Amino acid sequence: MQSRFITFEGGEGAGKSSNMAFVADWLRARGVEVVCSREPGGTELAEQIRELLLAPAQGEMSDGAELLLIFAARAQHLAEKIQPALAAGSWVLCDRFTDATYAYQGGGRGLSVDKIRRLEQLVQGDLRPDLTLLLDLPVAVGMQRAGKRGDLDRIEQQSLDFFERIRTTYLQRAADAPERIAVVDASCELVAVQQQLQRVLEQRWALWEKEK
Ligand code: Z5A
Repeated sequence: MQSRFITFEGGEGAGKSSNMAFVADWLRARGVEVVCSREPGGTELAEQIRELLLAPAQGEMSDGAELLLIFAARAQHLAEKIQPALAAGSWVLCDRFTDATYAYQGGGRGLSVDKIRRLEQLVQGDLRPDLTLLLDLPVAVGMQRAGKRGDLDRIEQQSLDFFERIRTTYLQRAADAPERIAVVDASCELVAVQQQLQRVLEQRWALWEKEK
């Protein structure tokens, strides 16, 4: 089957990392070669940019600088890891991608959608995820889960309102692109989240098999 690019999105503590491992196992059990990655990050240079973006000491970073650093990291990630993996026939699973930019820098910071769209086109060309799994849960529940990890990074230190806008933006994007973005209720127990993911994967797998 043709290689596919699957992304995981959601607010803080939504369970993206936990569930990406589940999806990777599901695909590997079907004989798929899987490469897992994350954004910002995924390569040495992009991980260094991630450090710059998330260090609490960088409190004075402008919204424009934040946006450009995210796309700089993405450009490197695409060139060095995502595109070569897809070209080699692997499937790529990525913990966050450009929907996060629309949600955090667009919805959260208030940067214009048009500016983000132009950078998306510049950096990605026509490359878009084949499937995005949006793990949705109330902000307070996600915060509680993420808070258990300890110190908050620079972005996690934002207000509750910031995270509500992010959730609203994600859900709006899913409503606008239901053929790509599948919304999963991530507020329930992990096993129930994974049952939902499995249903989505089974449906997509059947569709992709027909396209072979
Ligand atoms: N960012 C951005 O602003 N713009 C962009 O374009 C991109 C990113 C790409 C880093 O992302 C930051 O970068 C992020 C957005 C910004 N903002 N912040 N802060 P990240 O994905 O690395 O960081 P994160 O959102 O903080 O991830 P996370 O909190 O680690 O969430 P997660 O991966 O979705 O969750 P998890 O690690 O799998 O689970 C969190 C905890 O909850 C853990 O203890 C689990 O055991 C537990 N958990 C998970 N699922 C469940 C269920 N179902 N029930 C109970 N407990 C659960």
